Amino acid sequence: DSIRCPKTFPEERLEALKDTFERKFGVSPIFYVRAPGRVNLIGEHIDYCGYSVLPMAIEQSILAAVSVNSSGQIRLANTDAQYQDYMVSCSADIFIDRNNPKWHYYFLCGVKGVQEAFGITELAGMSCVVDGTIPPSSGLSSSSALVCCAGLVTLEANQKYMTKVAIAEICAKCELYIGTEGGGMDQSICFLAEAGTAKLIEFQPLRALDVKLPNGAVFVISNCCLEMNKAASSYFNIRVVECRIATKMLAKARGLDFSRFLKLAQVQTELKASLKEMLLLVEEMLHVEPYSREEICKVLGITMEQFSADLLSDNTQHLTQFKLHQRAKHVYGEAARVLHFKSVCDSEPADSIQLLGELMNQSHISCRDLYECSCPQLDQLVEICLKSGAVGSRLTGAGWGGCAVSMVPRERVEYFLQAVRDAYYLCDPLRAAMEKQSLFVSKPVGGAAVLLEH
Ligand code: A2G
Repeated sequence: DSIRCPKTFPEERLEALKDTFERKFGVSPIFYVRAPGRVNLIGEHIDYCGYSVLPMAIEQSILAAVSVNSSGQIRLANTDAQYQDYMVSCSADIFIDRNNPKWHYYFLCGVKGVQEAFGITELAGMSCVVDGTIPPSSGLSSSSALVCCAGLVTLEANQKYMTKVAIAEICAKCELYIGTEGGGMDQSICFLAEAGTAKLIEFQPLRALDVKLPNGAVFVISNCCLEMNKAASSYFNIRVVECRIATKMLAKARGLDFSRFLKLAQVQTELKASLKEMLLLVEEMLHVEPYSREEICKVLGITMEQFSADLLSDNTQHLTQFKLHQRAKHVYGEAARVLHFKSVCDSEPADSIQLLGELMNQSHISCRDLYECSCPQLDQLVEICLKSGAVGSRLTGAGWGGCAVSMVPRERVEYFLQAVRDAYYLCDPLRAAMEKQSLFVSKPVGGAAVLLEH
């Protein structure tokens, strides 16, 4: 179960990348790193609230070829011409521009995370060519796969070693340099995934438990073809901020010292309440109408300045209204659905596919109506998937664009693919052109690894 393994069998993509690398840098790579994307089956927008999520790693990945040298430079290139070359000195302070989320900044997040974890003053020089097959800005974690790939490249190039859990935690933290305040789902599954099984990812302490998916169903990913770059907009952080404020308001309502609480899960733990009880508390304590800044400051007894500095992020300073009731209700409800999903997978009742599908559908409705992280294209796509034979279908990843994931009975999958192709993709020339990379069956693959040249 090591993260390092010899590159044994020839593989077309690796050989092509090797060629590109040799043409570009005039030497051969000495190792490769593969970091997979992921699809989240259920548990959306709750990892940063402290709740468990249920993703699996997918075949699409970031693959990097690397050589180490004494140039004193880190040189980066990408097989996709739209991503420009980049070079930085090994002794420079690594700068990550969160107002300009270019590809190489994600890579530098991983480099910086490892550099800081080990206090490395002079990083090893290296040349690196990156090749990605995860559709970008589509909810399949292309960004975290790149950060994790870079983290693992930096470990190997500098001959540092740590556990998968430790490097996953470092990568979750260092991706924050790009400015989105995500949880740790994407980086965790990227390192802790195992072939053939989905995982329940728990936080604090981080661990991954196997979740055996039902044999009679397959999971199909479909991209609505609307891109959503988390780091380039404030949608994502707005939700993080709303959850943080809801945490404080609930803590305050129950007479707790709200300054100690940052995540909705912490309030539950402190109150020793069930998720059902937390849902009742939300109904009772948070009103449906959006909250204004004034009201929140008044309830918490803080100034407007404290509110801006302590509760808002850089890119959410403009907010005036906060839907605390709806966001908290989604989080506690979704956290319960994840546990229910896991228990159905564990106990394998006769109607498990029906039950899991129902949970996925409820998750989508909650994301759409309470969390408001869907979009018309995703809603339409989910509806088409259900009409085409899926038992469950929902948006996956951050939302506001990107992919849906559907659970389809195995015997219906060919019909399903054809029906979705006809109804969503072929009727639109732009979508039709993207159909091959946008609609595919997915099964759980293993986590990130270093592949050594002999
Ligand atoms: O949205 C993104 O994928 C987040 N990842 C992830 O942590 C999770 O919150 C998800 C929604 O469920 C990053 O921010 C890297």
